[in-house]
Amino acid sequence: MKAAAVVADILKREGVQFLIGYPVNPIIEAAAEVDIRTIIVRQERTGLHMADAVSRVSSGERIGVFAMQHGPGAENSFGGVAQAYGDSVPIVVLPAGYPRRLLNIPPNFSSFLNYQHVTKWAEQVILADAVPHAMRRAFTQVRNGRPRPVLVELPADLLQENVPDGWTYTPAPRLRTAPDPRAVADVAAALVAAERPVIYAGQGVHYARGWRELRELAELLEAPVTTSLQGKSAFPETHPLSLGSGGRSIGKALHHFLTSADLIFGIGCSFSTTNYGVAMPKGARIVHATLDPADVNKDLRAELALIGDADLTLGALVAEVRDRLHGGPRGRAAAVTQEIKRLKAEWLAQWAPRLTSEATPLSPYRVIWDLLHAVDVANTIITHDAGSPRDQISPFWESVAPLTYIGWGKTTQLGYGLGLAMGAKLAAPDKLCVNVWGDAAIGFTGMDFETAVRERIPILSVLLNNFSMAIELKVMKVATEKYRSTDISGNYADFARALGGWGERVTEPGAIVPAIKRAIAKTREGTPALLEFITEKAVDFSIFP
Ligand SMILES: Cc1ncc(C[n+]2csc(CCOP(=O)(O)OP(=O)(O)O)c2C)c(N)n1
Ligand SMILES: [Mg+2]
Repeated sequence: MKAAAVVADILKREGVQFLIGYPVNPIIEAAAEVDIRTIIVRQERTGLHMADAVSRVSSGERIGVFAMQHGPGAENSFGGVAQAYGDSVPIVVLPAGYPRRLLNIPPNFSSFLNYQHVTKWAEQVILADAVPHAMRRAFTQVRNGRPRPVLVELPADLLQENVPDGWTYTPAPRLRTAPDPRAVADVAAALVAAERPVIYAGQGVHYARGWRELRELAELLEAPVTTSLQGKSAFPETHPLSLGSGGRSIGKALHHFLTSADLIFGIGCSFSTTNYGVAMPKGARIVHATLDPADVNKDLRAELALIGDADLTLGALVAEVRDRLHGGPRGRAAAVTQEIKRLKAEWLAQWAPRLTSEATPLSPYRVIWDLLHAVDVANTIITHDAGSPRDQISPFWESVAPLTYIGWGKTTQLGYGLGLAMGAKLAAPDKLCVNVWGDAAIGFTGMDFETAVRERIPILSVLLNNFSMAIELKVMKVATEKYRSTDISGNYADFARALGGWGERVTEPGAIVPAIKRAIAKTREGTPALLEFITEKAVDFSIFP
């Protein structure tokens, strides 16, 4: 069997249903031969984002795989892999390499060397009989420990060579680790002793599918819950104990409870310092539960820490906490939930003029608010983009079911959202999959709307067109005044139609919901839709200093 066919066979055994890629890489043809659906993008970056979403929305049960050619394909993929690394997403990246006689000779691009810092595992295979071993190592790494990209560089000539008969392959296991029981007892004691604890859930809860345990722990402790952007939807945001998600912009209840917390319990999170995550108050007492010891005491000092799978950790804590509480309710829930309710109502009242604005150009908040109320939220997977759309949507979108919001932001590449929505739709075809982006973001990956059309991936793309990089206005005042440097232009509804999709430009507040309904109907018929809302250059965010 040729090495390319061996790789395809192994992908099949690992449960891979889609190979997303861009030619030339013989693995693409070999995958089609074994009935793995091949999906060809318009540029590599979007394909990696699609693979990324396949992994995310399946909690890593199904690993997204991307293949590309040596040289330009591998060079052009860097952004997609770096984004997955930044946000800790487990994907398998399969670049072809230069033929072995040229493999490590300048200026030929070496994926093995260049991807070292954006993968957790990178290997260059130089012997055909090593292919199954390299694939086993890659899949074992990608399924276990901290989720992150892995890469196997397969030289183009090696892919055409035969792997000697007799090779075998067993799919890589997914193994879980549980925290030290003594440390669990200490953390449970600290949680029970705290007067105003706040639970901060990261995406580790999604990967471990620890949603039920998270809720149980919160309800036992009668403690409020927030999430990172990546962890958003791990806890129902309509639950009376929900503070909404943390990001650059947040709700008032979250700000209030976080700043007055006497203990913050992070579960499945990294506590990394980032502009796009809610900052922990200075001097806050932190208890940190994470899969990756490298995150403990990294950006923040942890008073106590637990290492292990989030589901096993939460399960162990629930048992310990229940023991300590002797079964009875603590009698705190009423006060906590009333305070949350009051602060949330105050905050929403303050934002109501923006969320229900009748102005034209449209308020982006009005578009988001109408979208939230027009879709079936529990059966929608939505993602933001970089720039203002992220900070406009994340505090106001109320996720009610796990894995229905793809949040990101350890690095924030404009244009990431489109591929995420497309990958989500591949993995969850019955869900409405939506990306909300600005007119700068579409400049990066917009051509791949054609991929959605051609590959029959009917997503809904919500474009907030304000003919500007509005978020940059205040830092580019002179350049804007002298050279109009933050202006951008385009008619994206026409663009969507030109690529074979459904496109509508919406300018009036009353037209928002009917347009959304028409677009959803189009997606149900199999046609991707792009709604272009003409919006003001909004610069107001729900930010607390
Ligand atoms: C690849 C990349 N380059 C640069 C940036 C920095 N950046 C963040 S948002 C933004 C402009 C956003 O404009 P737009 O998407 O139109 O949203 P708006 O603020 O106008 O609503 C820029 C340049 C980035 N996030 N990603
Ligand atoms: Mg804009």
